[in-house]
Amino acid sequence: MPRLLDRIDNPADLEGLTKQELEQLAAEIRQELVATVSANGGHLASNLGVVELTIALHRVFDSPRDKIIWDVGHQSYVHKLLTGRRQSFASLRQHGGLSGFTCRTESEHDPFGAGHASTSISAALGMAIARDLSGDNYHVVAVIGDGAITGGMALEALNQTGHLGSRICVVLNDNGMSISPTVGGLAKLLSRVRFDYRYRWAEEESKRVLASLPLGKRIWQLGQWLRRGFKGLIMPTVLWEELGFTYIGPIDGHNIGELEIALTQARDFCSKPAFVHVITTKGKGYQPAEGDAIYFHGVSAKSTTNDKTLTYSEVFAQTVLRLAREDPRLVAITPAMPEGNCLSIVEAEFPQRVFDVGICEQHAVTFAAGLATQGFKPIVAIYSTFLQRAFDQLIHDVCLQDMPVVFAIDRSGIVGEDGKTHQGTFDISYLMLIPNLIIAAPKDENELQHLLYTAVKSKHPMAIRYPRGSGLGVELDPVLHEIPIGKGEILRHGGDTAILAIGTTVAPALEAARELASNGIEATVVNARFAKPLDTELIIGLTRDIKRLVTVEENALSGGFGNSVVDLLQQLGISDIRVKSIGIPDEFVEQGSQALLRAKYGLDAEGITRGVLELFPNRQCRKQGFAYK
Ligand SMILES: Cc1ncc(C[n+]2csc(CCOP(=O)(O)OP(=O)(O)O)c2C)c(N)n1
Repeated sequence: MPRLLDRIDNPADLEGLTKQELEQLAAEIRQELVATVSANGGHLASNLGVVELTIALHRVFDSPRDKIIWDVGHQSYVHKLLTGRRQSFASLRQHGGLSGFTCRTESEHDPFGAGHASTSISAALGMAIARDLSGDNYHVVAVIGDGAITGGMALEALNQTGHLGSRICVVLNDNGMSISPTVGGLAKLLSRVRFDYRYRWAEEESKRVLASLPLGKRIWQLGQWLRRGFKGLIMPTVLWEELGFTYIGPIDGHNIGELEIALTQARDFCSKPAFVHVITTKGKGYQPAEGDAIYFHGVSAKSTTNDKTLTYSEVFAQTVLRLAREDPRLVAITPAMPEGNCLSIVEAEFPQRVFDVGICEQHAVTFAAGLATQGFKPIVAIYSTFLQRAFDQLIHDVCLQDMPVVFAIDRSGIVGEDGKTHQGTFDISYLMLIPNLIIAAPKDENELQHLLYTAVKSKHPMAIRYPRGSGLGVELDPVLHEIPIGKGEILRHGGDTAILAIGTTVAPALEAARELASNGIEATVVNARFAKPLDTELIIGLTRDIKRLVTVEENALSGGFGNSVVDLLQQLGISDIRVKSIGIPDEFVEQGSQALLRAKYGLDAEGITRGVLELFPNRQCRKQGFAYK
């Protein structure tokens, strides 16, 4: 039977569909989501939860004239399917394919690109003000989850929206989950509404439960429900109304009819900001995802290998666990990523000393600074791309006051299919300019544990960057030791050239050196370990005899490790050295597998060999399969 979905080329095609047809369409969309995400990886549970909401939004609002802004953008797959991207949907998250987030260059139906959380209400308000100033009258809708709405920016934007009274519609997609369960006071308030809502809808079930209880227990239970139900009904309305919004809800987010009534109300009858509170179930309609929404929040593409090598994140968390057992003052902080960075294993043993602060990177950093003032040893585990949010907190609250806070920067360098918004290719550059901060990157997972130990012992702020994915599979030393700050190591000696590599690039640099040797070029390979402070002594020593130097880093060239080495040579007045720096040029890195992108930027063994050969213009490598020219 032909699918209804195949007839939807733009939102206008949704008009005139019957209730049954809409339900069939929702089921077909779910099948499409499961099939594509199983093959390509991506955010499954979040998208399954917004199928009906997306259909209703596109039936009530007139996109692209009306602006629908998806916060984070990870739940925009259904929106993509309904806005002319169905035929390219199989390319989701592939190199050159559809983005896994919203993207202005991809479609006129994506009025604002995203990837990082909590930006939608600010962007919506900006568009609404622009509309009003230019005398236009389209609608602006921000769709935000209960996780993202706890982010500082979202709260700042709500505050200003209420103040200005601008006509925007905020749709809260409330499923009780961020990636893990949403944390905080606001989350508790929302959960009361959900409880009340479910209570009302499950009245029959409640009566059955009550009937089964003895009289005393029955009265107590009824009291609990009434108290919570009353608060649940009054509190959220008051909160949003006091902020200046007209509150509509709570609405069953899987009932298209109900959703359409609420959204139409918000569209037609509210002259001031409207807040539509929609209750959804993450993973809806696909049992495995409904049952384990955390696992199915973001899934990887089906793997053909059975790689049991520990990931860097796992080694990080295991090391934190060891250190936490020894030191009661060690605490760990995560802005909403306890699963991704594996701190959940530490939390299981030390629930009092692991803090999920919500999607609040800025707060996470200053919260750590506060802990450090009282002699605690905070480790802030944060993805490279999200630490960008906390730049001022890093400078003003941590480094300026020389607080001994440890930054465990996960997903540094190239992250792969999440693409431009998530690549961790800037951290060395934006950290390099901050005084007092030590910046390190391990060559493998064993060195990661020693660097973490070193950082915890340090009296200064220290950042350790490590990549997404598996380690190299090396042995983990049973005893941890400190690594001298600012000291690199020479892994291989050769008199023709020196390759100074940092982090993930050390292993391919060694491979490149072996390849070069088989072609008559002997290379010294240095594991720099620290981007700051640099190992000045080692670099001066090298440049006495070696006049060709190559730096390699999985970071932007601008302001990165290589730049810093060149600066050092200049300051030392060493001018008889030819330097070639390999890294990311001045561009945003597209989506694609890590291997593909590393090859593209010359960060694999072949690329490094090619880079070295540029300093030896008359030489070529002969090995087959290595295309150096
Ligand atoms: C600034 C920032 N920090 C962390 C993340 C990682 N992240 C992606 S989605 C997500 C959870 C969002 O939860 P919610 O808004 O409730 O949406 P849901 O997936 O539950 O629909 C998180 C923490 C991010 N994208 N941006």
